[in-house]
Amino acid sequence: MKNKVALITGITGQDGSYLAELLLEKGYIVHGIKRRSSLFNTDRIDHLYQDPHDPDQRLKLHYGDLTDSMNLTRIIQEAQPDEIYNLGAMSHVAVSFDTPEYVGNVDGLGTLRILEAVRILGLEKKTRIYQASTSELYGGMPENKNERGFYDESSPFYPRSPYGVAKIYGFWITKNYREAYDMFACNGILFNHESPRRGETFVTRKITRAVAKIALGLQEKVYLGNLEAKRDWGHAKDYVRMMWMILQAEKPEDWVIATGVTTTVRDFVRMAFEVVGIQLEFKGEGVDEKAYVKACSNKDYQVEIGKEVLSIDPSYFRPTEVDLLIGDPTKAKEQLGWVPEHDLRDLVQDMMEGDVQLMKKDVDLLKAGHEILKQAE
Ligand code: NDP
Ligand code: GDR
Repeated sequence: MKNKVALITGITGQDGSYLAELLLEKGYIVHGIKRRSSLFNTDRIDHLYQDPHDPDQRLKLHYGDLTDSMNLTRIIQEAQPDEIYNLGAMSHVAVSFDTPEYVGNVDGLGTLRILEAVRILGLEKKTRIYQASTSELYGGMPENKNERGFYDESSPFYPRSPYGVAKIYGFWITKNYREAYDMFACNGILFNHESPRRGETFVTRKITRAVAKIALGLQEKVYLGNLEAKRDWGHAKDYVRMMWMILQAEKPEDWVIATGVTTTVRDFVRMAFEVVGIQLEFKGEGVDEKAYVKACSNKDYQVEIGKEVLSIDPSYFRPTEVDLLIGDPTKAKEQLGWVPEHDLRDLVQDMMEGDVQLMKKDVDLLKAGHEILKQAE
């Protein structure tokens, strides 16, 4: 049987890397778009690399950018994909306040460029399209939850950042092309999903990296912003499986993917420290809130009781915040049979194990006399 062909924009990101793994396991030929950068930016997919001289090569990377229509059209023409997963985006909500025009161009118009390229090439009936939509569309407005207290496929949108506003354009243009040109184009409205491959400046990964460093004596404390924010956090591996299922469905539709459980940033911090046997005590309120070590049951970690390990830095507050997200994945579970394999506890455990391993390498480097450089978060 002929291999199916997929094209992934954003293949070098968290989701793109897991999705590429999944599709290669399923026998697909996978084309991916990577951006030119002055440093290598393929860390997350280097383990999937295949020699381009190999006649059986099934992972093919192309240089490209979602701001470049000609480039996208040429790549789609070359690849003739059965499925396109549009995961490429400037995906950081806080950074979108600093780069609002760029976000509109990439996350909003980038989606249009993909859809229009498929149409120009006459592939409307061949190519199915997945658009990476987001729970940020809801903006956490309490009055827009359903009667059970969740956001679902029929909840109204109210984006609260340039990122959310750009993604709402992506959502609607995908729906419009589906209706106008009868294309198999779907939105996955995914709630937050994380993993050991999560970008280092999103809050979960910032926390797990910092906790690993604090436990190993590499860092004194971590500075965070809003600890009250609540998110519905799932595991990226479960969510990319759902992206594929969405494109195998009988009809093109929009789908909410979430766990249905919401947790504060503060509780995520608590859980991450607990994985390494450290119990915390939070004291103070608002910008004066701090966390101290209350107990440490792991002899490998030399943290003193009473040590201050967390403070608030208001520069991480956002001009407009999404206070609470909680999604209702009933439609995906009932109609597509989606069963997530990980809960929040597994996720925190998985991320902590990854970061403790990683930071132990830094300890070895320090012991060997090397310097560990700090990076901005
Ligand atoms: P990441 O930030 O990890 O990855 C984003 C990817 O997009 C990277 O490969 C990045 O390339 C690429 N990219 C950025 N700008 C451009 C551009 N101008 N042209 C082409 N590619 C570009 O995001 P995730 O993997 O976490 O998310 C995947 C998608 O899902 C995104 O669209 C995100 O907005 C959306 N989403 C994510 C959720 C989550 O919780 N993770 C939830 C809901 C939606 P490079 O590596 O070079 O930077
Ligand atoms: P989010 O993820 O904005 O939900 O977008 P992020 O992890 O950045 O923030 C989650 C919440 O944590 C609060 N917070 C901090 N956030 C960061 N990054 N750094 C901090 O120091 C910090 N302290 C507290 C934030 O204010 C926020 O409330 C993610 C992205 O993956 C989007 O692309 C995706 O669409 C949505 O999830 C669903």
